[in-house]
Amino acid sequence: GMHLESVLRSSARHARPAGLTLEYGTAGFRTKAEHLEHVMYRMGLLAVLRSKKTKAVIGVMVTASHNPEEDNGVKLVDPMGEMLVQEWESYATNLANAEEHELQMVLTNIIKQESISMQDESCVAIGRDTRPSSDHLSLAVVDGISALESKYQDYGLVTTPQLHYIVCCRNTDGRYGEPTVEGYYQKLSKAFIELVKQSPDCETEKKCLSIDGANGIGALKIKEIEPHLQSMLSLQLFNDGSNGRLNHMCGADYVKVQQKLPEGIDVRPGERCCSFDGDADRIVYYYKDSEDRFHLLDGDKIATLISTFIKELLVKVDLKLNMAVVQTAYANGSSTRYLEDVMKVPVFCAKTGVKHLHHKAQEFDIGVYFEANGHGTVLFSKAAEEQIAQLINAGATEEARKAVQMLANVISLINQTVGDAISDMLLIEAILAIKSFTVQKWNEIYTDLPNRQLKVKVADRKVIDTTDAERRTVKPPGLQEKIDELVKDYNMSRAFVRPSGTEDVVRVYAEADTQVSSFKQHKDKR
Ligand code: NG1
Ligand code: ZN
Repeated sequence: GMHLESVLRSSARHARPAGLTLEYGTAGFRTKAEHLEHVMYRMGLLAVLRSKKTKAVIGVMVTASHNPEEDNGVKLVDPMGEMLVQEWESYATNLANAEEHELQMVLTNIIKQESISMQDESCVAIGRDTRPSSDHLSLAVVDGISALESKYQDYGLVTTPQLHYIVCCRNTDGRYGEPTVEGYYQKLSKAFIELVKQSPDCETEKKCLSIDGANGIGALKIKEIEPHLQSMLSLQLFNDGSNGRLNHMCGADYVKVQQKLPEGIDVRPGERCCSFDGDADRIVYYYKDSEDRFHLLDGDKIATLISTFIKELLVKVDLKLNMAVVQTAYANGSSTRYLEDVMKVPVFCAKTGVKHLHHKAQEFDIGVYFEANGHGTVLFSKAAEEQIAQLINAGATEEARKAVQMLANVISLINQTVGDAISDMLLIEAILAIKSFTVQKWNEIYTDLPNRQLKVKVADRKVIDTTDAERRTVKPPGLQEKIDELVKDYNMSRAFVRPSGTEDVVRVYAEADTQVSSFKQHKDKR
C-alpha cells in the first residue's frame, strides 16, 4: 500500500550497517549508539503497529540504562506500562535485522499475522535519556512513526519509569494519574508527604540523603521533584551530570558490582547514600562506617525493608492478603533465609530480567519483586487495592485507620509499572522515617553472605544452558558437576553461571559464609 512506499523511502535515510545482527533481549536492543539508527527507525514502525493492534498508546524509550555513555538502546512499553509482550520480541528482532529489500515483506507479515488494520488509530509516546546520541536517535524513532502517518507525542528527557508511568496513565483515562511528568511529581510527592507525616519525629529531624545521580537523567529529575517535597526530605545531589560522564565510575551498577563508593560523592561516616543508574529505574543504598568500611544495601535489603513494612501494616488492619517476594538467583542467600524463616514471607525465584519477576509477582495480592541490583517494585492486585480503599476511614481503632491510610499511600507512591529509583527512594525514606530507622539499623536486619559477581568473555556464551531459574546448568555436560565439586567445601555456599541476556559475556556468581579460600586445603586433601 501507499504507506509502505513512504516507509521504504524514509528507511533509506536510516540504513542498516551491513552484516549487523542484533537481538531484542531482556532490555530491548542495546549496542554502540552509532549502530542503532536503523533500529530506532524500525522500532518507530513497530510501535505504530503495536499501537494499532492494542488500540492503545505504546511507549518507546531510548536509553542504554547503566551501560557506558557511548552505548544506546531502545525498548518498547506496552499499554499498561509493562514491558513489550514476549511474542512481539521476535518481530522486533526480525524487523531490526531485515535487509532493506526485505523490510516491506517483514512488515506485511507482522500486519497479516496480527490481523492489524492499518486504518486504525495509533499513538506513540517517546522518551529519552541524557546520552549525547539520544536526541538524534529519538528523531529516527519519530521518522519511523511519521512514515506510517501515526500520531505521537515526544516527552523528551524522562526517566524510563516516568515514560512507563505516562503510558499507563494515557491508557487508563488518568485513573493511574495525570499523564505528565508534573503529574508524576504531584502523585508521588503527595503520597510521600502524607506518609512522612505519620513518622514520630517528623517535625524535629530533617532527613538528609546523598544521591549519586550517575551523571544521568535521574539527577535532572531529582532537581525537578525536590521542590514538591516541601523540605520533608533534604537531598544532596552528586554526579548531577555537570562534569562527569554518564555511569562512569558511578551509578547503581558500578556501586553494586564493585561493592565500593562511587567517585564524585562526598561521604561522611554513617551518612545515608544512594545511587541511581543511567535511566533511573534502579537504586542501591550504602554508607561507610567510622572505620571506613563500605556497606551496601542492595535490592534484597530493599525488598526486605518494604515487605516487612507492608506485612506489619497488614497485621494492623487485619487484612488477609497474600504477599510474596520474588527474587532472582543473584539474591543473597541471607535475604532469602531471613524472609522465609524469620518474616514467614514466601519467596520465589524467577529468571533474570524484570519481566520474569514482574509476571511472577502478579500472581499475588501483593507481590514485592527486586533484583539484587536494585531494580524492583511492588504490585498490588486490583482486589487488594479495592479492599484497602474500602477500609479507609472504616478502621476499628485509630491505629488501624492510620495503617490503612499508609497502605493507600504506599500504593500511590510506588510505581507499579516498573522499578523506579525515585519512587523506590521516596518509599524507602518514608519507611525509615516512620520506623525511626537509621541506615545502620536497616542494614542489621540480616547480614549478607560475602559474594562476588564476575563476567567472563567466552567464544560462544550460548553453549551454556540453564534450568531451575538459572541456578543450575544443563549444558555443556560436566559443568554443573564441576561447580558442585567446588561449592561443596564451603558452608552456606552457592555458585552458578549463566549467559548474560544483555552483553556478550557469561556471568559468574558465588557466595559463602566466608571469603577465605579453602582451595589450598582442597588440593592438599587430594
Ligand atoms: P544480564 O546481562 O542478562 O545479566 C542484566 C542484569 C539484569 C537486568 C538486565 C537488564 C545482573 C546480574 N543482570 O542482565 O538484572 O537488569 O541486565 O538491564 O545484574
Ligand atoms: Zn536502568
